[in-house]
Amino acid sequence: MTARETLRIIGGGLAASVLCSCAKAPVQPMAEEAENYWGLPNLVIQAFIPPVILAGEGDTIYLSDLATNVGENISAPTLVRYYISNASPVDVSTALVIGERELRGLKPRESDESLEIPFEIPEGAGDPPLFLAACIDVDNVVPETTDDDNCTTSPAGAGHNIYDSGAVY
Ligand SMILES: [Ca+2]
Repeated sequence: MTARETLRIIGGGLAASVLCSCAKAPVQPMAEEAENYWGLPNLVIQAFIPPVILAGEGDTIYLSDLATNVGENISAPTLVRYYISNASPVDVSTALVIGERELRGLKPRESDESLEIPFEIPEGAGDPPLFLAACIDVDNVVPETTDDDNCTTSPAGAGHNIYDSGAVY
């Protein structure tokens, strides 16, 4: 074996090991993507149906909502929680929780629609008509520009509504 052939073998081994380490390099698309954003996310409920029902305790109702990130950064996954009360406007600090749904992480200006999830009206909800509300990220797991618009009952939240939800009887 000549010196040149020995070098070629060593060189080939180096090239192979470099290629191998390149192939194993960690891929972090989320980290690279996050660098393109600045500021904080801001989650809001843009639409929620129905706001009022004539059904009573034990009946099944179907809730739909449209959640949107109107902020400037990616939001972490969180929950949308639904409330029911026989008083209007719904006071979410005292109203019964009828259920909740998972909300995936959203990019800025991205929405997530949930259509007609069935929930049973719990005992203690009171006599119809019953009023409903939805709040996003109640447990505050997502740092946001503001939490003052996270409920359909928030005065600031109404400003994000894309349409007035009609009553469903
Ligand atoms: Ca918010």
